[in-house]
Amino acid sequence: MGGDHATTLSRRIRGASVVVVSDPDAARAAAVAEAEAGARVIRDGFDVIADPAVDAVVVASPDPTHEALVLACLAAQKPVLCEKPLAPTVEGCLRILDAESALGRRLVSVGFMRRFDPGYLALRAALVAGDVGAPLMIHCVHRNASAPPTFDSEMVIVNSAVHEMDAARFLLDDEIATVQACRRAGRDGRALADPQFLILETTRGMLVDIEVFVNAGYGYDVRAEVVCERGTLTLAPQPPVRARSGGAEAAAFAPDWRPHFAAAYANELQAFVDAAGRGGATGASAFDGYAATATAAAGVRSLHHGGAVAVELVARPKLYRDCTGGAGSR
Ligand code: ISE
Repeated sequence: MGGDHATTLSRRIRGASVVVVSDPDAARAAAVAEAEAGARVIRDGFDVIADPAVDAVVVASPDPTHEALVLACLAAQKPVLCEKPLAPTVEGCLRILDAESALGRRLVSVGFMRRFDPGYLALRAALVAGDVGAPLMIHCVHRNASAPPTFDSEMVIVNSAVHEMDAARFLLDDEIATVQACRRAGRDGRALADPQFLILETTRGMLVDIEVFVNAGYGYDVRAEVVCERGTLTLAPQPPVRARSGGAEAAAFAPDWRPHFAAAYANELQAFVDAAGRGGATGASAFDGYAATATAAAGVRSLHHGGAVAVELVARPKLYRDCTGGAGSR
């Protein structure tokens, strides 16, 4: 993901150049830096943040490393786009909210790139226009071709379904009140609970169901249908082209989320660079990142113990009360 962001930043984004690349795998860092002319390699991520040539930072390291890197960016007062989840634990997200609130201005953008996807944006615009009435429920499908062997049952929620948790908040302009994970046991005796089926209810009583299947085998597939009072709104099916030949119809699915959401990532990075130039943030805020992680945590609790689990959110700190600018800011 980090390599992809570096490539998109240097080839497609106005107003930014990649000056430093960091990865624990030195050969990988060198290969990405070489592809992006002029970039240096610095081994330690914290040294990257401190480097005077670095104006803004993209964090795409493993989830448990996010918190410390984002806190270092805040301490250095540098805008940061942190891949989702903002932090895998609620406590980690709260520490980030505290640090950003103490600073008194938003510098953290969270990489919920679907907020910049043309399809999701059109869906939200149609909901706001209201021609089909108020939303009642969303049906979501989130399938990956395969997940790394390190992926566990909790990550299916915290790393994957967390996208739908944020998208639901974004589309419905409501907080999630409860989460119920309906699939508890692993399939065929395996430890990994996959696929999983989650049911969310918002504070205003809207329902969201999520099938998340990280080893679906056939390709990357994300779908959403919003059921409203007088009709439905559905994301256009992907891929857009279907071939008919030899008595069969075929469509080539993207192997993973990077090509599927390429436009979303480019739009997100452009918005981040523009906002960083103004010394601010864009898209999902640290509060949105916190709310998504808190929702995922409720899902994990339900996965282990069953039942609908309440999402307990702290009151929205002042800094996040009037996040209105930019695609996806609430
Ligand atoms: C991955 O980390 C992503 O962020 C992808 O967008 C998502 O589809 C996938 O399930 C996650 O594992």
